[in-house]
Amino acid sequence: MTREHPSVSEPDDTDLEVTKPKDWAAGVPGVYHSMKPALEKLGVIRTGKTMLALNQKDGFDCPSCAWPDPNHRKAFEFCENGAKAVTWEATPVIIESDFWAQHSIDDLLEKSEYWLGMQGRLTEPVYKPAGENHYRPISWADAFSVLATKLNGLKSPDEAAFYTSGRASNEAAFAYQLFVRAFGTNNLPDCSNMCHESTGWAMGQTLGIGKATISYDDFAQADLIIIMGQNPGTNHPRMLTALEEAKDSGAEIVAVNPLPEAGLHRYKNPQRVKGIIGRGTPIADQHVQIRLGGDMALLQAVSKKVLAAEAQNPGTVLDHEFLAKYCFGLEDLTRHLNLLDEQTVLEATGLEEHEIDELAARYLKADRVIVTWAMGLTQQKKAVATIKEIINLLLLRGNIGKPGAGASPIRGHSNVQGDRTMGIWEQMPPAFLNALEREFGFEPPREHGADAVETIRGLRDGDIKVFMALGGNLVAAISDTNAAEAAMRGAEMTVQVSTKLNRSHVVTGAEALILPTMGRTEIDMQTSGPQFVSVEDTVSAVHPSWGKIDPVAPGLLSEVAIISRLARAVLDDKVKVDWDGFEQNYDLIRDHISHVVDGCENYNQKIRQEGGFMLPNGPRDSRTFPTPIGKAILTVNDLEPVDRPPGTLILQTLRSHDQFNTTIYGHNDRYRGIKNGRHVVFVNPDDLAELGLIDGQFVDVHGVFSDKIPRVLRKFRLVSYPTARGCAAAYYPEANVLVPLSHLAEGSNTPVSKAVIVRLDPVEADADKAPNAARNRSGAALPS
Ligand SMILES: Nc1nc2c(c(=O)[nH]1)N[C@H]1C(S)=C(S)[C@@H](COP(=O)(O)OP(=O)(O)OC[C@H]3O[C@@H](n4cnc5c(=O)[nH]c(N)nc54)[C@H](O)[C@@H]3O)O[C@H]1N2
Ligand SMILES: Nc1nc2c(c(=O)[nH]1)N[C@H]1C(S)=C(S)[C@@H](COP(=O)(O)OP(=O)(O)OC[C@H]3O[C@@H](n4cnc5c(=O)[nH]c(N)nc54)[C@H](O)[C@@H]3O)O[C@H]1N2
Ligand SMILES: [Mo]
Repeated sequence: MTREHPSVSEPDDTDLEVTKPKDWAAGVPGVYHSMKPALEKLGVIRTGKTMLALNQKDGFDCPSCAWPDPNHRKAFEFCENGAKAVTWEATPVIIESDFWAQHSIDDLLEKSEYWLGMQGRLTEPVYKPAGENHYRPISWADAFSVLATKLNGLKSPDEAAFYTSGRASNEAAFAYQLFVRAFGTNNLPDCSNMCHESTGWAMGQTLGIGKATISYDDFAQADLIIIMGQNPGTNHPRMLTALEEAKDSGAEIVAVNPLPEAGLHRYKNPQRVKGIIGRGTPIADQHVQIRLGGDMALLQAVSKKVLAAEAQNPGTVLDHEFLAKYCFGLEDLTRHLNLLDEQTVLEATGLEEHEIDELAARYLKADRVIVTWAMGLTQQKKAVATIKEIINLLLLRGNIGKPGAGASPIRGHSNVQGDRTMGIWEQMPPAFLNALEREFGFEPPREHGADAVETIRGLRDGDIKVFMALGGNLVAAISDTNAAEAAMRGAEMTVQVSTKLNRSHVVTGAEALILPTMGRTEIDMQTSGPQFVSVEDTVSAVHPSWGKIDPVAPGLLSEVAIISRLARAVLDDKVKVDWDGFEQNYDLIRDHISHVVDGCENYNQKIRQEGGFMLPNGPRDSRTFPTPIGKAILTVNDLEPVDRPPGTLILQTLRSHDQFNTTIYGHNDRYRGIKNGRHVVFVNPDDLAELGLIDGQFVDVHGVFSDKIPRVLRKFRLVSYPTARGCAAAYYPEANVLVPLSHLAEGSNTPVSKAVIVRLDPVEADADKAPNAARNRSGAALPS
């Protein structure tokens, strides 16, 4: 096993190459690319073991996305990006003790996210005392005691916030929320606040449950699959196999996206002969190239056409039986959509009438329709309303609760859905809190806590003094980077439980702790034997995950162990919880989950069944809608198109093919034709011409907002790209500097990362040959 440190060389934008985007995804190069980094950095044996166990029934759950596992798994049930995620975690490279003396915090602040991640795994707790510029190793016992003293010295438990990123297992999440509520606060922000929160609200209010109403097998039974605001080729690559199977059984697929994303066009399945030597399977039958933020108008227009078809041929178009028995609100919806102005729709969507007609015709022709969506819809100002319009459209023709049909939000982090089920939410409903109270005999706090944005505001305003994170990288993931970093620096103490170093470890409060933890790939040995954990995927299937390789270093603690020891140190015997027992045997945690979490009765038994179990889902299983009126609700939502002043563009922030959220694996975005760099902004060629700009030119990208605070990305290269007119795109997290903290989705408080009004100002090309070499890690210069 090599323990050599990789030399980290980073492109400085002078090597940036731009070639034609690809119109197909995956295939042989996919597998080749997926194995190459692993072989280079892991060594063959560790790699083979991890790859073979990935997503297998007795293996571990892939830590990349939340895509479900099919019942018949292939020998290699993973994708290129899953392989990157595993490689990145399972690397034998570690941060040695002397690293902390060698690198001051100021030094680390100059490093990029890529460099920080490449330093290897964190293996010992470290502490930064107030007033010092270095972390230094500390014992576990001292680390817990420092943190317990701090927490117990606060005036109120609400002066602390406890963040969770969606990789935490169900067992860790349950123990964490229990500790936090026993400590006395509901300040449980999570990555979901920035992700599918809008979905949770829209579906909760209309169907009574915030989760997908389909199971994996429904894809193969659908007549039509509409994929909105999602890039599966990069972010959920195994979904392409499900789409290919659906096509084989005759489904039509429509992609609604401002970009012609590679995986939506053509898929070369590496497990099939035609995927290796042929041109692969064409995926989308129709690409609806929508303007950013235009989906709500599109959905309303399609629903209006459905209602018009019904008016022409009464009794033949709508699912009257379903609507009468299970739904409420048809009349109001009909009245409201009658008023929809067609010109407004065309402007908001940037589409032509015939494109909307074509989509409506496909919808009317299909008996079984699935709509999937991800961040293109959830990170919009009108996100909640837009997703409610998806539900409207589906309900009109009974496309909920029958085979091959349903609403299918595609979740991001591999266990973000499970964490929510386990109680990670700043506003868990009374029924859950009551169950917690019954089970553990303490009174949980009832007042809602702070979400992710409110946590940053709380830190900024001095209301929150201690910030702890179970995974993730909040300062990099949240909007308004400069404001967020300033807020985090105001904390009295920041604490990160992590596998690897990132920006959130170096933007610290006065005191700071890093508590290293084991990853999902690693064998979790406790006194009662090796432990497994459990996770829930995007279609509510819950299954076990067993680590397969030795922990990267001795002395690493699991997340459950860290939480249990911390809880003991902080709470002493104030609440009656057997924290020692939790750490020794996770069955004990699962017994409590059985008693507290709906649908998890007999959890220990059910999780041990072959393939795990499905959580109950009223709308999917029995057309039962747990809304206050017991019916599915058709809703009336007021359209508010994105306003784009002359001379500006609407910019979305998105993921490249070489990253997992804030983790940067490399500097290429293969399918979009970008090599050796990330400081680019994609613009339609006609918009470039209209703005008097040319491909290859460098620009400053200015956020245009009423608060007039300068928010700017310096010297980004323009890339002429076939995005929708009036739109632009740049990579997350670099572009987060442009999004004001107050730019939020109505009703869900999710940062509006997919519709930021920007102005592009040309800068001299040769003023500085390597424009980004010296700037700070985010590529973002401070406001000037
Ligand atoms: N490899 C890899 N896998 C991942 C992740 C990763 O970073 N890397 N992240 C994980 C996480 S946490 C998540 S949430 C998911 C994210 O998965 P995605 O949502 O696919 O991620 P994004 O890159 O944000 O892509 C947004 C897509 O929506 C489109 N879009 C943007 N705005 C609009 C709009 O207004 N309307 C429409 N119709 N489309 C729009 C964009 O063009 C783009 O194709 O992926 C998960 N899986
Ligand atoms: N502008 C813009 N901003 C966005 C988005 C966007 O599309 N545009 N997307 C949003 C979305 S969808 C999301 S989900 C958030 C993501 O926000 P986060 O979830 O906070 O960010 P990640 O980058 O996924 O977190 C990565 C870090 O998690 C730690 N980690 C990895 N594995 C483990 C583990 O097993 N245990 C522990 N304890 N730690 C681990 C590592 O230290 C790693 O550096 O970002 C959001 N921010
Ligand atoms: Mo996400």
